[in-house]
Amino acid sequence: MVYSIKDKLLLNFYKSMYRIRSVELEISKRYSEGKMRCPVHLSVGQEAVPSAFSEIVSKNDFAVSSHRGHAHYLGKGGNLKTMIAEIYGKKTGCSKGKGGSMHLIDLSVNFMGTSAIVGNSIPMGVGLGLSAKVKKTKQVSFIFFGDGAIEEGVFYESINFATLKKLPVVFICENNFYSVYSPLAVRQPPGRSISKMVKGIGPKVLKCDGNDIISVYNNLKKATTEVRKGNGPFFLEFFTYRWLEHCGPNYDNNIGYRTEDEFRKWKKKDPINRLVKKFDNKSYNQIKKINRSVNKEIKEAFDFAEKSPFPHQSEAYKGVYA
Ligand SMILES: Cc1ncc(C[n+]2csc(CCOP(=O)(O)OP(=O)(O)O)c2C)c(N)n1
Ligand SMILES: [Mg+2]
Repeated sequence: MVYSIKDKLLLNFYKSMYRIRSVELEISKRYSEGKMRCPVHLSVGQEAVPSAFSEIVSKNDFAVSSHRGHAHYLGKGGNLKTMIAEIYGKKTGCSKGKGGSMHLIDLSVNFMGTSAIVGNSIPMGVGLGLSAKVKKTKQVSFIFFGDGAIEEGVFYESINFATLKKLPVVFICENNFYSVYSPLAVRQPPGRSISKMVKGIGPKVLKCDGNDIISVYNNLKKATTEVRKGNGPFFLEFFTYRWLEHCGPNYDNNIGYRTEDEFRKWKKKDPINRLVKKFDNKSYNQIKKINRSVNKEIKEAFDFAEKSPFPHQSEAYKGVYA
């Protein structure tokens, strides 16, 4: 099937994925300058899930994420300039320069935080779902985490409680098959399907190719619609792959924990190329236009971060949100 880029939804998918990838690659390119002093976990290759999410979530909904959270912050409508300033440790950063890449927050769009501790934001997201239910606000709480977080005890307590109380929570597992350098094969018994296992706890469950933005969108939409009706939580498993090293700006296929072959297989499933191939020929000018405007926006965000001041020592113990 050939799509026209005039389709607004597909246009938005492309723009969001291109924007996320370009921001991540720009961070990667500039990282060796030594001005970004925090660790960075980039999500190049994993752009489809946050971009489909951005077309479904409402501003009023909540979202939380993990150490690999830049894309989710942007998908929720977080401010790009203040995100880059945060990574540069500047006073104008979304966490006033005190958090860095793994502690992003933008309360103006209900992006409620990311955490360096694996699994840590899962109970936060459930608590936000509980607040929405108690206050009858119709908000949905979206929780992003990786396959590694399934191995934390808090995941089970949280999803059990959310299921029991029928909370408006969408659990989104981006299964990229690795926790740092450990593949699933050395962490979980052979043949286990994460979503099948989670189904036993009681939430409704869906899974699909997480590099096919149209499938991701359809599943996420179905889940969110059900959850918003008050029918209890959903667990979604999206299969995807990170292209760069676990933490840092480089490719790491040479260090022995994964093969170049595996990487190439996933690169063929590049979520951006897969979408672009579906567009008709007339769409290419429009794509170029989008690229130009995104590139400009990214340059401005880095300029803003570079020019911003560092926080003063006297601010060290002041609250970020006070
Ligand atoms: C409780 C805890 N244990 C271990 C770590 C070290 N650690 C940081 S990221 C990470 C991998 C998490 O893998 P996953 O949840 O699959 O996310 P991905 O990095 O693949 O996106 C680990 C083990 C940590 N930060 N917190
Ligand atoms: Mg993982």
